[in-house]
Amino acid sequence: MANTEKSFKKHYLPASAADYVPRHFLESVQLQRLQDVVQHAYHNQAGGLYRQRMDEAKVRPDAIRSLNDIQQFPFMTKDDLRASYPYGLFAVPQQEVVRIHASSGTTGKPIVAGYTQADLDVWADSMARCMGAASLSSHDVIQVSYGYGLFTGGLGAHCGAEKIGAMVVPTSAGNTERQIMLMQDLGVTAICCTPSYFLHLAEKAGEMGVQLKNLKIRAGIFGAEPWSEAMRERIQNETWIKAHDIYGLTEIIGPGVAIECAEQNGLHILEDYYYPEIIDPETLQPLPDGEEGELVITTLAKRAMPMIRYRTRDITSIMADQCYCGRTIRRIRRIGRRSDDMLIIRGVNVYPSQIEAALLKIDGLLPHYQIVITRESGLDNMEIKVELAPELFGDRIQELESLQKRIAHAVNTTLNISAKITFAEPKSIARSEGKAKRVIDKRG
Ligand code: DLL
Repeated sequence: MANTEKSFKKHYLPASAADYVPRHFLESVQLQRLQDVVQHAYHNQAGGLYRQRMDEAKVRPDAIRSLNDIQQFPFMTKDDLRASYPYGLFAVPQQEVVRIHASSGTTGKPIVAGYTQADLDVWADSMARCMGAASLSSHDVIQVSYGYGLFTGGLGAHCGAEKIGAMVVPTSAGNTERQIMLMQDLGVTAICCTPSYFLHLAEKAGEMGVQLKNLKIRAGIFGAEPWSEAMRERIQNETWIKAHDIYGLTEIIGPGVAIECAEQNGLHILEDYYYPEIIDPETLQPLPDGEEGELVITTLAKRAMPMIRYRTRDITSIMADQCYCGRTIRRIRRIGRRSDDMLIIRGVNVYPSQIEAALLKIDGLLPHYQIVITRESGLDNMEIKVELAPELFGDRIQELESLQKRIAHAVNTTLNISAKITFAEPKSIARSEGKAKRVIDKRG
């Protein structure tokens, strides 16, 4: 990795023993938790969906005698969350749920995740362990520039940072100039945000005459979207911080499922809380360690919304060899792609089907559109080219402008993200014979 001139703290929070326990001990804990979570989901899930699935598959909740027995159990998917919207997958009485988060569903409605107080403790513990792995401790001043709110990034990072005793600067996302001012004035030593936002922030700082390499900031915890080794090199070389990749998803808990340690070679998955499997996304058969496939996760310690064999759609592989850092929990390779069509734009999950649903709410629009995504100064931009029906094409400029505004509004209310709307002439968007090529992603 790029060698920077800042010294990274070598001794940090005594990370949780759970990261270092002998494998046989870890596996016995996993087994007990697995048995428990399967019983819990079977007997307590409000909508009874998982019970129904298990009954159909003819597996009993007491069928788990070894970890491999999980392979007999049915999968859960994002569609299950949609079908059970909003509370059908909850497995505790509603008065025990103390927090809700949400993320994009595949259509207009979001998917909702619920947490008991114990779940929030598990989450804060997960994030605290991740921060420990990234060499952060109570000596740090951590700026949390992930969005706060329904998105899990902000509050997830916040609670983990508090748990390690760091000083938290909860800026949330946006207002970049002010973020840079605070970073300077408050002596921020670490930042949590999407990698693309950090690049934008670094560039903005440059424009303001601030060199991040001259500030106290020395570490970044970047995730919520795919990013590459080349991007890491660029971030580290330009800003002299150590950039750690962090992974997570709302359905499972939020950020804090896996993180890179100082070795920056794969993300340690917190296996005592999140049990990983890799499957072939076509055949759904389990794949051995080292082989690339879809990551499937079972939550081992979540009460409000236990997830069993949840298909994340994220493509990775498990690295079975032990990391030089000494952690015994295994690593997954960084996630570069998904097995579905979900896009991540400025850290927001977007399905083309959501855009289509928003467009079709407007009278007279045809479902011929194309989404073009570009990246400028580290920030993603989305343009939606909408083909006009011949009868609309001749309309006056004012009418077209008002249509443009209505589309932009519809997209914004559905996705919570702004898009530039442009019009294309009738029949100008290429018709395809197979799958329509809806998305042109120029981010490279
Ligand atoms: O993005 C949680 C999160 C917040 C993770 C902050 C890390 C940091 P969702 O909005 O539900 O949750 O989106 C989850 O984002 O299935 C992946 O496809 C993608 N994703 C998350 N982290 C990474 C990463 C949060 N480090 C979806 N690399 C996941 C690649 C990532 N993709």
